Amino acid sequence: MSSTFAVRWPRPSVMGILNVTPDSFSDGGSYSSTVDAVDAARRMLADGAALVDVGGESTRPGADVVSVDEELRRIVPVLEPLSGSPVSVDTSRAEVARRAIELGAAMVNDVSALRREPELAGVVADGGVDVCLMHMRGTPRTMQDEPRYDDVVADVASFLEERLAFAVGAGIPEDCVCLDPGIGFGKTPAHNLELLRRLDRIAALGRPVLVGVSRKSTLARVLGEPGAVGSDAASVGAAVAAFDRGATLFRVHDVRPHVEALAAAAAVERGRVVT
Ligand code: HH2
Repeated sequence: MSSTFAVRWPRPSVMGILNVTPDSFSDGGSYSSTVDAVDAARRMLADGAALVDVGGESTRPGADVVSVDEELRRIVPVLEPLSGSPVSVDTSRAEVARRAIELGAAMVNDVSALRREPELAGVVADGGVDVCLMHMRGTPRTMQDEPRYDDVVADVASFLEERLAFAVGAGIPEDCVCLDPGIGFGKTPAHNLELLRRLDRIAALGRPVLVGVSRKSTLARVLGEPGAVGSDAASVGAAVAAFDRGATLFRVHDVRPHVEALAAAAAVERGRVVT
C-alpha cells in the first residue's frame, strides 16, 4: 500500500454501520432485502461516510454465534454490488475476511482483536488491508457479567498495546492498524465514559483511534433513560467529545449529522475553513 493510514482515512472519517443481522444492538433487522441494504450503504457514502462497515454477526451482549456459512450468506450478496466502494468487514473470522477482501474490502474490523481466530492476522497481512483491533472483555456472551477493572483506561491501553504487537509480529504493517477501546464491550456506563474522557491515553499508543459509541446504551443512561438505545443527537455529542480527545474514525448509524458535526469540530480545531 503506497499511501499512509492518515491519507487513506483522514481525521475525522466516518464509518457507516451496515448490520445485515437479524439481532443487532439498534438496527437489527432494518434491511428486509439485499437491495435495501445496498441502497442504505450507497446513501451513507453519498452522505459523506469514508467507508461502510458491513457485518453479518451480531456482537450484542448475549448474542448467539453464527456459522461461517451463515455469516458469508448474509454479507456476500451485499459486498458484491458494493465492489469498488470503500467498505470494511466487521468479522472475527479468517475465512469471512478472506472472501470480503477478494470482494474489495479495504479494512477488517475485528472486535476480538485477532484473538478469536489468530490466523486472521495472516489474511489481513496477505490482503494488504487495514485492520481495527478492538478491546473486549470476555466474549459477547459473557462480557457484561459484572465487568471490573483496576483502571479501565490503563487496562484497555495495555491490552491494545499487546494486540498491536501481536499484529505487527504476524506481519501486518503497523501503518495498517487502528485501535478501538470497545465502548460497551464488557464495560459499565462509568467505564465507557472514563474511556472516552481519557481517550488521549489510547491515542498516545501512536495509532489512529476508532470509536463506536453511536446509539450505545450508555448514552441513554446519560439522559436518564434506562432503554437500550442511545439517541442520534447524544451519539453526535459523544463523537465530537471523542474527536476532541484525538479519535480519528467514528463508527456511526446516522452518517450525515456526524459528518457535519465532525467537520465543524475539525474546523474549530484548525481555526480555518479548509484543511
Ligand atoms: N460496536 C459494535 C459492533 N462492532 N466495531 C468496532 N470497531 N467498534 C465498536 O464499538 C463496535 C464494533 C456494536 O454495535 P452495533 O453494530 O450497533 O451492533 P451489533 O454488534 O449487534 O451489530
